Amino acid sequence: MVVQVKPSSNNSKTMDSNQQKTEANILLLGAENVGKSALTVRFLTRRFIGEYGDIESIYSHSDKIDGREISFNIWDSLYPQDSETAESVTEKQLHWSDGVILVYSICDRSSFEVVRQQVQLIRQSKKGSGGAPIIIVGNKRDLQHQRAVSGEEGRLLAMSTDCSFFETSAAENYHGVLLVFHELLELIRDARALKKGTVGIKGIVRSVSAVFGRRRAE
Ligand SMILES: Nc1nc2c(ncn2[C@@H]2O[C@H](COP(=O)(O)OP(=O)(O)OP(=O)(O)O)[C@@H](O)[C@H]2O)c(=O)[nH]1
Ligand SMILES: [Mg+2]
Repeated sequence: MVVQVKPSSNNSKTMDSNQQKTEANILLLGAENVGKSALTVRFLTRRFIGEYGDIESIYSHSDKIDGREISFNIWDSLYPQDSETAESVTEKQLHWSDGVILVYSICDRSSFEVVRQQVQLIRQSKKGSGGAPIIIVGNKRDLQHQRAVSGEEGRLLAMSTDCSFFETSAAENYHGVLLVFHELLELIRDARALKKGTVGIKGIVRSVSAVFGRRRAE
């Protein structure tokens, strides 16, 4: 794992259906303290280390999935303090990203409201990735006794904004976190294939499931 802060351009988004390397820029957004860093670190290292500090980083990570080389660039963002939600998603971030993970905590209703506003901001954006694949993630699923947002509410928001939806626990479940990143990668691939007019039946089925938000990380 290499920590880097490199601006990425859309030109580097090379990938296709052959054995070439796929590059995917993934942006994590959401209110503070919801587990953006915990999800990122879980995915990159399989570990949950408890405290992450308030550091904003772009991580690069290479992996082989189904025999294909994948290069993930993951932007673990910070929710800006003392500012309006409208300023919490920047044009630079949208221009950079191929797909977005919007994180809230199931124990924190205000963080769900932040996601509601951020997803609207992204969808309304004319520039960058307004139509990009988005996965809404309700994190801290292990804290059921403190739940303040039902799974149904999360799924409804995702359905109404053309996003996928998962509930996860970065603290307790590596597999669920892995599913989220892999699902987003698939959606990014489908979106690119759709642009090129080469989307297959699997991609169409996946898009339909995404709209109905049927998949959930246990
Ligand atoms: N119980 C539980 N705690 C979690 C989970 N994910 C993260 N946490 C805890 O929640 C706190 C915040 O996690 P972070 O990953 O730092 O959250 P963040 O969204 O990156 O926060 P900022 O970077 O400050 O915006 C930490 O104390 C984590 O240990 C989870 O799934 N379950
Ligand atoms: Mg963080």
